[in-house]
Amino acid sequence: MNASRNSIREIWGERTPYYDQWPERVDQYITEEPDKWVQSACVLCSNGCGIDIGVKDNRIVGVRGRAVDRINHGRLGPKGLHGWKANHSNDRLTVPLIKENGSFRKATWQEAMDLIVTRSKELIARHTSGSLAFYNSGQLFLEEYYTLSVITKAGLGTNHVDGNTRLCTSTSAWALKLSFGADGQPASYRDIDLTDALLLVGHNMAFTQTVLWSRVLDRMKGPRPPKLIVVDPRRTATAEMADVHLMPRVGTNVPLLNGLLHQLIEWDAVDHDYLEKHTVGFDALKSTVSQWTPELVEKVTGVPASLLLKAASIIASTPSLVSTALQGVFQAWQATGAAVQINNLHLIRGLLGKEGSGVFQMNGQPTAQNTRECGANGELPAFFNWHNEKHVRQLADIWNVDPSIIPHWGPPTPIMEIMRYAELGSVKMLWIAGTNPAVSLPGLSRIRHILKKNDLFVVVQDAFMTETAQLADVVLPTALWGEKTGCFTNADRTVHISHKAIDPPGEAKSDLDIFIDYARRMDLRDKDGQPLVKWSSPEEAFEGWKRCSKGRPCDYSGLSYEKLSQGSGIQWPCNEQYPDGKERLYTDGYFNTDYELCEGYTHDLTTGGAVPPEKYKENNPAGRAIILPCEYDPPLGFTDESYPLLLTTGRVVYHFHTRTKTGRVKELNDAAPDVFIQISQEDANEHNIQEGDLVRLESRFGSVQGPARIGGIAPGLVFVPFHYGYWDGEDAKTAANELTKPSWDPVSKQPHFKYNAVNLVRLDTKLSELASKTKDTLRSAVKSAVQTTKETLKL
Ligand SMILES: Nc1nc2c(c(=O)[nH]1)N[C@H]1C(S)=C(S)[C@@H](COP(=O)(O)OP(=O)(O)OC[C@H]3O[C@@H](n4cnc5c(=O)[nH]c(N)nc54)[C@H](O)[C@@H]3O)O[C@H]1N2
Ligand SMILES: Nc1nc2c(c(=O)[nH]1)N[C@H]1C(S)=C(S)[C@@H](COP(=O)(O)OP(=O)(O)OC[C@H]3O[C@@H](n4cnc5c(=O)[nH]c(N)nc54)[C@H](O)[C@@H]3O)O[C@H]1N2
Ligand code: SF4
Ligand SMILES: [Mo]
Repeated sequence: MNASRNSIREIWGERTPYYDQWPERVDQYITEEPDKWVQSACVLCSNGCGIDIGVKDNRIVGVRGRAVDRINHGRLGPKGLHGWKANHSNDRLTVPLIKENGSFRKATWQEAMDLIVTRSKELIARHTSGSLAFYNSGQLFLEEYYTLSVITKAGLGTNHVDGNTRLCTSTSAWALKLSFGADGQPASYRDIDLTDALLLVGHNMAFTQTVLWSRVLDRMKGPRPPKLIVVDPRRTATAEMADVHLMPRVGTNVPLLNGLLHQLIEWDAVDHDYLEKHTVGFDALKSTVSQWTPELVEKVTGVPASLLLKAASIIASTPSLVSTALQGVFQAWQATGAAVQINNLHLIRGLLGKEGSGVFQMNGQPTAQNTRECGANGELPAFFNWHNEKHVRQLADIWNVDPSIIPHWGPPTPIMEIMRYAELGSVKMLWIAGTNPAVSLPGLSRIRHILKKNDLFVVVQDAFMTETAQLADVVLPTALWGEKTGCFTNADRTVHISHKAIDPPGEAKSDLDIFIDYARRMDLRDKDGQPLVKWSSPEEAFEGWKRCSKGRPCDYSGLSYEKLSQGSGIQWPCNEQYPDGKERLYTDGYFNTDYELCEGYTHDLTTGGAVPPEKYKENNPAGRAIILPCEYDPPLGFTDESYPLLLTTGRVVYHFHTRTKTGRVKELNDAAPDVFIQISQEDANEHNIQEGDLVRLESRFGSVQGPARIGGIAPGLVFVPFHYGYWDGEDAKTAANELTKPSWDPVSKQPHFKYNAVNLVRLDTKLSELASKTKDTLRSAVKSAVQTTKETLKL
């Protein structure tokens, strides 16, 4: 073994202070000397670090960071250094499986695809394509999303398509659309190198983008450290480093941000010239925030007025500012409303599209940007607007189909509504690719019930026997990262190519090959009777996408596989005007808000109500950014006598989501083997709970149990990481989503994973004996999945 550090202990590695550029530091972890290195990017978060895959005898034997890459300058975090081992887990799915009489049997691809195609055709004939739904991912590749998008929109014509990005960055997309006219992050990671101040709202960067955090830490060690403001109700590793840490009550991001906006306006820390030239809506904002004095903010959010003023004075005086929002905003109460107020802070100070200034409505998953760009989240690809007839016609021309087949009679169906249709019976086939909803959706007992329904035909396309795959009718084994070629785009619009390094195991196929095979077998054709999907390789698919995105805000037309393979990360837009990509968007203060260009028309932030196109046209912002205010609306479904505490959920540094990869990597799993329930010292005292005692949380939707972890959190608040899949016994469930509720933001339709009312119970001796028994059989999700696969495949 050859490792540049023990990244489990030294998460961020040694400091390399920033002077005039971020120094290179090549992190590496190999188990054997590779015969060759293959260019790729890390697929375990949205940071998108450039990575080389070390290969020997058709096996991955390690990874190293790419020194030349603009994102990480060679660095990798613990997941990046270790996650690849999951590719070689001995319980990978290697053949298709079909469920018969309740258990799986091995099948050929011919059998499995025949079954899916026959069922699709029957359902379309009897119930229209509205009976088919597709739920995909933020972890496939661009070429795969675009192909799925063409199939579902131009071939089948179903509106029931969503990505797990709905749970992740739907709010990000909406916040960007509503303020700037189209999705796409305005800033560049280099702005972190240059900025004088950072504002992180609901973003635990130290744990969830470890390499970006190294970049921040290196700035802090350099000559001109930026000021850091963190807004998080927990004392996270990120908050530990803050100059100002604001801990608002869960659910109160909007009043807090309104308080900051109010203060800037009060002090006239406002760029009037910028506002005049480049924005609309300032007066409405001014009047909405006028009541949010520091005293009122303190009353509603619990943040002391003096601390709020301290944060406000940094934002008011800094010559440059980078802000980020992530799940503490996107999955919280008034998600889109709060995210947009962060854009407003930048707009009123005119700190956007300039060196060292910009907003990241941050992405989470490695390829979430592509899900959204390519329309695998149900929207039209290339930020075309389904509400704009001209856009629909343009897209129909690109695909050579009749515009009427492209769903544009209403907004795409978000996953929680797809689930409701499946529950009611109108959705009869659900194809799930690259996501594990039996752990990641809110209110799991209901989700399991729906997925198990006899009249719902469930297809799961995954590399492992996940909790969701176990409930499927057909399971299709897929290639993973490293076993297929494709591109993906990170949170600062940097496009990377990831080359195939090794073959997938057994008969596993890439998602691209599976989707193309489905299109061929379904005989999907264009207007001239030619095959609708005109490509059979990733590179051809990429060329198809280039044609679609040309001239749009996310223009990829200047990129090619060759160009991407020569460099190491190129930002979009990349076209004739910007052959090397454009570092920042909106540098000229001209936004994508024109009626004819924009991706969508305005929505009311409180109700989610859509503003009619005519109204938007009447007040055409015509290239000016839109300042949308948001009134505070106190949260619903909050605490009462039976459920007196507030629950929030999130991540630990060592695991990725439902642990299908990180749970199979010994180093990562050993570092964080079990669920825990984080409570304050005050609440622990009140319930007579000691560190490590087994406790149970109960909500109106279910229960979870695990050991208590005390401290680092506001009194009245409880935190549970959501990584740990369920144990199918009533007394020992561990998935945080047993507790969460099926409600969502009115604009982005992103579920409210970050607040719910719960009750805390210390388990008595009898129950805790029971609990410790089940604890032994924990790590259950992975364990039982391994078991099922082994039994089925006779491994
Ligand atoms: N290690 C690791 N890294 C990851 C991932 C992973 O699973 N593991 N997943 C990736 C993905 S897909 C995503 S989306 C990102 C998510 O990255 P983050 O958003 O940084 O992660 P979370 O832990 O979900 O939530 C962030 C913080 O929100 C806080 N919070 C909760 N409620 C509120 C609230 O009402 N207001 C405010 N201001 N804060 C609140 C929580 O205390 C938490 O610390 O991480 C990416 N990176
Ligand atoms: N309570 C609570 N719930 C949450 C969150 C939270 O903070 N709290 N966060 C939400 C967020 S932000 C997210 S992003 C979601 C994540 O939720 P999920 O999407 O369910 O999480 P993953 O475990 O990443 O699931 C991805 C699946 O895709 C498979 N996979 C990986 N690569 C490939 C591939 O190339 N092809 C195919 N076909 N499959 C592949 C993996 O094996 C895995 O089963 O969870 C959401 N749920
Ligand atoms: S920061 Fe994200 S992209 Fe970079 S190595 Fe870590 S998990 Fe991978
Ligand atoms: Mo996410």
